[in-house]
Amino acid sequence: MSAPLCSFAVSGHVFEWSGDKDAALSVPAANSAFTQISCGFSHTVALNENGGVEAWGANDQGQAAVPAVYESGVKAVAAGGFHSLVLLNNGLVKGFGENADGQLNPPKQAARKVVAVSAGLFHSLALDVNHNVYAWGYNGFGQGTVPSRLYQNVSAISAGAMHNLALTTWGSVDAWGDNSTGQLFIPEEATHDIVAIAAGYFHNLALTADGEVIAWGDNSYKQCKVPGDAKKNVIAIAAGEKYSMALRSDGKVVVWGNHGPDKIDAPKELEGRVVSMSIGGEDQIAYLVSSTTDLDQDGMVDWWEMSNGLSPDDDDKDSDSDGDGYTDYEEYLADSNPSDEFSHLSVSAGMDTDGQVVLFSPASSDRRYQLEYTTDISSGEWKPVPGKSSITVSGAETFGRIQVAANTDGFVLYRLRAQLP
Ligand SMILES: [Ca+2]
Ligand SMILES: [Ca+2]
Ligand SMILES: [Ca+2]
Ligand SMILES: [Ca+2]
Repeated sequence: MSAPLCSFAVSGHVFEWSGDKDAALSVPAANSAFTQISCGFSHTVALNENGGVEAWGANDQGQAAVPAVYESGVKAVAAGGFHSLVLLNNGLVKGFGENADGQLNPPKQAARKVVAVSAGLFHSLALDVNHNVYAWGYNGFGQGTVPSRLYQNVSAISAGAMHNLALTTWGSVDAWGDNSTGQLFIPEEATHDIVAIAAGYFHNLALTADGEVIAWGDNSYKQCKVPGDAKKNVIAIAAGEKYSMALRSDGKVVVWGNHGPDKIDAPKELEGRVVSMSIGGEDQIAYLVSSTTDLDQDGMVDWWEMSNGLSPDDDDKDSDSDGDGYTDYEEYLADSNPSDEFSHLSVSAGMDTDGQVVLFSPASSDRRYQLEYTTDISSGEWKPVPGKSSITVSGAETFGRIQVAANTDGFVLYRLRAQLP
């Protein structure tokens, strides 16, 4: 529900939990590298490295049906209850999903020069380059009416379910809208030296310059009971319906709230690898895990190891987990599946109707290959196939198809080499 509070230079891959605490949700685009994630009530919107929007989860209002026009040119996203907001590179605000309360229709003056967006259950917020806040959509609690005291005074925004938070340019928290659980009663500690804010559904978090998390509002899930290890060294915060979270400078993620049997703890294997996180409705938590972190220094980036059932804490590069003759590290280089003996780097040949040799290589993502050939294997001389010295295979295809002219002089052997990612 919160706007991006900190910007991270690194991108990451999404690991998401929902409902069943033991099962990471299958994120459809797990292999894309993302720079931002935002959880709505039961859907997730993410911004990929190419400035394109991807979404998954509930789609009953079209909140996860990303229009093709947002495949690029986007600089921020925000997931609301049942709608999604898109901030374009040119500063315009767009959206998709539910629009029953006009949450997708920003006022004219809010549709330009916007630098941040945030979405509530049925309303939307934008912050412009002149530090002005705009709100639109459902206004049953006054959440759609921005107080005049905030004129040109806001540096960050965060929408709750039915209320909003603003961080003023002088470091205090302001709030308006629903006050049914005391969301608007700003504690004294949150009136100065605040560097980040996160509105949960009915509670709030603020981060002090000293790295301490302050919480107030609804505490029915103990989401305001800040644990000791979130009282110092915190660098980022997130709040949802039942949970609160803090990311510490030592890489530890602290989760509190929903103390019932469904409680989701911070997954141990993500420690030291999380770059940001977002919380939605109920038990939905998404983590953005670094694209580049390799804590066990085995040459395989840890998100890839976790996605493929390998241990990110043991140097297992020389293992051959599935016994297919390729080490886990070789499978990493090829982006084949190290837990599937039928998945490994290979090249197979066929002949197409006009007599050309067609080579097939396995599907993978973000990998480049070099295709080489030899007519005399005893010489050990391999030459790049002209025009095929660097082949990028897209993960969307089942097979990369590489067409080469048939050599009628004799046998030709081809080999495919994965290039370092
Ligand atoms: Ca590793
Ligand atoms: Ca490892
Ligand atoms: Ca293997
Ligand atoms: Ca394999």
